Amino acid sequence: MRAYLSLGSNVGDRHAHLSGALATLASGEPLRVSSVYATEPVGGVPQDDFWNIVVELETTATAHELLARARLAEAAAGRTREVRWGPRTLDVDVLLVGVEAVDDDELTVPHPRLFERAFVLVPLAELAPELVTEAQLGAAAGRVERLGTLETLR
Ligand code: PH2
Ligand code: MG
Ligand code: MG
Repeated sequence: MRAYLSLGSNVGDRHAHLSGALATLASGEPLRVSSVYATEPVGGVPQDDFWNIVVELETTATAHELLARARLAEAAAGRTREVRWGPRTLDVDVLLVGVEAVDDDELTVPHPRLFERAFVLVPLAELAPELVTEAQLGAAAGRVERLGTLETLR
């Protein structure tokens, strides 16, 4: 099954935080990585621009197993949970897991704000154009600028 995760960082070495998460998230399964986008912070307090990517995983994991990988990757990046939507070294959100739908205390999949946010939709559309319409892209909030790939930005 195909799963999509969103990664964002706006504290410290953003490149290191994003690239450092990939092995933990993939856990040996095939992974595709979008370009890196510099994005305007959406919501929360005034804060620095984020770098955002989306990754596609070919996986047998459930949504909750992917959430556990996401939390491991966030902890490895020194993530502390402070203000909602505030600055963070690394945020990993589970967007989609095949056709699985989850809604419990820990997790909602598909991600409830997926289609509101250009920082998610633009990199998602790059990896999976069939999942995103032009109208959704046009309506999504926030400035997004493609910087390059994790390889070219190294
Ligand atoms: N994450 C948020 C809130 N706002 N804005 C941008 N540009 N990128 C993010 O990853 C982001 C955000 C909550 O996780
Ligand atoms: Mg988030
Ligand atoms: Mg999160």
